[in-house]
Amino acid sequence: MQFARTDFPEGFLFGVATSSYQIEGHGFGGAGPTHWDSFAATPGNVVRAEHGAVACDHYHRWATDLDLIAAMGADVYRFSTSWARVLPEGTGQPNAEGLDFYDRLVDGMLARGLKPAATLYHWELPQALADQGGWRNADMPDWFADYTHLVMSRIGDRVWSAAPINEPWCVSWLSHFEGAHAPGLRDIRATARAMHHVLLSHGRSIQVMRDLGMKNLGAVCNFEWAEPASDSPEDIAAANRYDAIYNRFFLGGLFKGAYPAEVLAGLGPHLPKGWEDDFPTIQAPLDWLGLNYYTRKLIRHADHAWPSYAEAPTRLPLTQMGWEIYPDGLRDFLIRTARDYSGTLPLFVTENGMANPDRVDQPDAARIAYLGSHLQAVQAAIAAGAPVAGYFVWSLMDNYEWSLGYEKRFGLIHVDFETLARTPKASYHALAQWWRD
Ligand code: IFM
Repeated sequence: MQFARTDFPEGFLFGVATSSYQIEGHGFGGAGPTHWDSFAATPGNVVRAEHGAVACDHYHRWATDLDLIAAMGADVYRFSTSWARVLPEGTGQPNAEGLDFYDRLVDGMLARGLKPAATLYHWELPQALADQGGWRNADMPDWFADYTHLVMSRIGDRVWSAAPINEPWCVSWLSHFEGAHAPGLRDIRATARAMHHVLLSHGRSIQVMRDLGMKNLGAVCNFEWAEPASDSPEDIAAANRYDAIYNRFFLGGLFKGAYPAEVLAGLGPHLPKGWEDDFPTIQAPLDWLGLNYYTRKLIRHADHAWPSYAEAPTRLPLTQMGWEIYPDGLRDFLIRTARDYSGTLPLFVTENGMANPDRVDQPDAARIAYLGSHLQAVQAAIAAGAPVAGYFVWSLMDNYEWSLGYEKRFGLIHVDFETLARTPKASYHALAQWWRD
């Protein structure tokens, strides 16, 4: 598969994405403890109890990492700032070293002609706030607004774009209902509160950034295409519930000022008092919407309590994550999102990529094929009228894949976690060729 920039609309942007805890090395530079550190230190939560203390040591190696991004011809670098790095206690006294780090990083991007695309929260909640209930606590929107103000007063004048929270579904449902990510809860009431507070915090953060005079503000949601495992009405209803929880809840809050009935059927009694009045804040106007897309799930009815669904066996080739490779889902999400929710608002694919058991001495042909097929899906969505303005690969380099530790390799650049040596993979070189053409 071959691509060139001319295969996409003029001004279409290509980029790569990472996040702070996954690459920086949280043990460096005076960052405070986070709920990921305590989650990882609890046996059984993370493969081999691995954590982000060193990760890729991007904290010290950021300049060479930015050189690698620039050398491949990327337009945009999507990165995140760490709340606990700039506010070790979550509120109160800032860590000057942390703010200086992001200042240098943004200047480093600009010096290399890269557009800095900042995300304020990519999951490492300061432990001091987790101790107070984290996303369950109704004070989160205030704490998040203050954190937004601190960071963006420093770098907001130079970032190209900003988004408050990466993947609200992971922050809330995956972490509070499924217990798969920090804080590892399995509690329906905590889930309802987290889902709503995440959206409310998003809205407050957007307002803070607007008040600072910032432009090009967006939201980044992750979506998973859901299809019924059979034609039975029960399986169809189960797939609809999955879609409502995973995808339509967040889009509904952001663009319609309403939550889907299928979600309220389960979470309604547990939402915080007065939640219906928060939509004007949640719906703070956006300049773009980011979609993170990886896979599809086949869903069947399950005879247990709400939401009464289960994943059915997959039918297509899988990535190292065990995720089906299903590029049509990306095409269909882009088309459906524009049609049903965001209209003419520019859409960005803010994450897409695959984990693969890469070895440094073997070309990652599977990743090249994955990226190629998903770029074709983007082209198909554009041809169908979806206003897609850019595509960013997850991820720049192999990194900490949360509860799966360092084993799942998503990078365009191989990282040897013993020596921390970076080696660009065949996919890096393929994209460099496509992007420079
Ligand atoms: O590594 C994650 C990232 O932090 C958020 N989106 C999905 C990626 C792959 O699981």
